[in-house]
Amino acid sequence: MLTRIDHIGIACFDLDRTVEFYRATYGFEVFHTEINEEQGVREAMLKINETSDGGASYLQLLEPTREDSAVGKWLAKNGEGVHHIAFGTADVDADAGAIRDKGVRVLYDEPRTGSMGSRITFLHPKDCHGVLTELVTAADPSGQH
Ligand code: V0V
Ligand code: CO
Repeated sequence: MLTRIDHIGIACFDLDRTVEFYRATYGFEVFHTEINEEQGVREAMLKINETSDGGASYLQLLEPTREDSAVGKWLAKNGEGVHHIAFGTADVDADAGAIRDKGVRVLYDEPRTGSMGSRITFLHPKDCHGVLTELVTAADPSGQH
């Protein structure tokens, strides 16, 4: 069951400058940063609020580490902006399977590693009314990550 907005992924050209914009404009602080080589991103997670399922909602600021990555290609075509939305679930395998059974393309056979040790998969934007949609199970079973 999808129980929260886990994060909104925002593509940017310069992570440090974008982090500074969110800090100076809204007062949001960086909760976590990492490089995900498989996904080709350097990212910052800004925690916005905790959620009733024991998890939290974040903004995920994404800078590409290479031009041929998903975010690099998207930025070259569209410029900066909202890249994807991610829903949180306690069981990404079950939810991805159920959604696949409804005819929506799930991009990975098995979930891959996401931010803060989470397990993630993606639904094709063309099957989701133009929205690249991610499913996330947090590393911590309580959903607090
Ligand atoms: C592409 N399209 C999108 C889109 N990206 N539509 C909405 N939102 C997006 N973000 C559209 C694009 O305009 C094309 O439509 C069509 O899909 C095919 O796109 P393409 O440019 O030819 O690119 P593809 O097909 O090579 O790749 C698109 C997909 C790719 C979605 C398959 O981006 C992908 O595998 N994404 C999943 C991985 C990912 O995004 N990783 C970065 C975040 P027209 O022009 O044909 O109409 S990593 C992350 O979130 C982490 C680590 C985390 O949360 O922990
Ligand atoms: Co994401």
